[in-house]
Amino acid sequence: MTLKIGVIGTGAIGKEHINRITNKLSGATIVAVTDVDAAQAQQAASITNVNARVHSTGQQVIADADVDAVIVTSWGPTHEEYVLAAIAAGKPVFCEKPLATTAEGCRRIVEAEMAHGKKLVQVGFMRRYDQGYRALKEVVDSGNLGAPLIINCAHRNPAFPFFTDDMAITDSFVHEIDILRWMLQDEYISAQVILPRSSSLVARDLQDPHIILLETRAGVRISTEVFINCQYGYDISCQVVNEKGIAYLPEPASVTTRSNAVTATPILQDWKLRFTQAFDTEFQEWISATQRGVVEGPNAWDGYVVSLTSDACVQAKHEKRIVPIDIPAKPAFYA
Ligand code: NAI
Ligand code: ISE
Repeated sequence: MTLKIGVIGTGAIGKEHINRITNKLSGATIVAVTDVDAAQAQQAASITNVNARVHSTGQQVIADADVDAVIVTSWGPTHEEYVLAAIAAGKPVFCEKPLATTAEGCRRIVEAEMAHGKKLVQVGFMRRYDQGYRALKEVVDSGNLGAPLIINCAHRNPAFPFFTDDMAITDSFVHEIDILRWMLQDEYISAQVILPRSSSLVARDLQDPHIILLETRAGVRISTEVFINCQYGYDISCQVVNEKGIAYLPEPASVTTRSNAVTATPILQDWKLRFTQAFDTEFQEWISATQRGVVEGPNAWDGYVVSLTSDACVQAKHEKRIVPIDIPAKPAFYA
């Protein structure tokens, strides 16, 4: 059975996902789209292979009887309303991060889904599908290097002119929050944010970079540099220090050249290229799981825990102190 999908929000990532589902993946077709910018929606409809219907609102996409499942790729503050509406309609929904812009909003989604009685929501934490992170997790899980003790990460974007101060945490660092608790199967207990000298190349009221420190229940210490305007490229790194050795996230494959007295290896410039394989696998697996009526990827509870943790990081930054994180017990519904 071909899964018929409606997409809400057809900007950068919405079009990326429409393109991959239409031209690369199997088992699904985009039958309806919407965007508050009608021109964006028309353009997105034209890249679907069935000339998808263009609706005026997200609510109409969800109510469309021909839509089996919904993808939400509109701006973050609109996600909660659409995810709640999809749950109310009993339709599976894939929501790009963030699930909601506040932990309370995520909690409302968790409660609505539990009241509905069946999991419907998946959140777009695509790093769990990246071959590199999966290989790194396998090494950590094998125990061959002993227990993990320290993790050092960097999350660098070349430039994001529209970023406001806390988006480094709420829009970017959320990926590390998710991937590291998934890799360690552990939860965070405290957050601290250290503000180094800020780059002179960003607006004067913007702090960039940040150093974010997390501590887990097992005592693992995590340090992440989040640098949104690093200028030189999109650069994601992760190094796990274990009792008997160090494991590194693999670098994306690229050709090194030696010419004109220079050795050069290109660096990718954005998330679309760095995580193409991860997004493709994420959606192929989501289509397959949705056809089987299950949610196997990051779920609403994961979205809620990430949001609680990111709220603690924002608080730690503004209050200049270590903030405890108290993650509630996971309901059996999400076990
Ligand atoms: P964008 O600004 O390019 O596109 C968002 C689109 O949503 C725009 O076309 C806008 O007109 C539309 N929109 C806004 N409010 C709407 C509403 N109420 N109903 C329908 N459409 C509406 O933004 P982008 O980069 O595509 O990001 C969208 C979401 O995807 C964000 O939540 C962002 O955090 C997430 N994202 C995730 C990435 C990842 O690595 N997983 C990468 C980039 C974005
Ligand atoms: C963007 O929204 C993403 O989700 C990317 O994966 C991340 O690297 C970037 O920093 C965010 O702004």
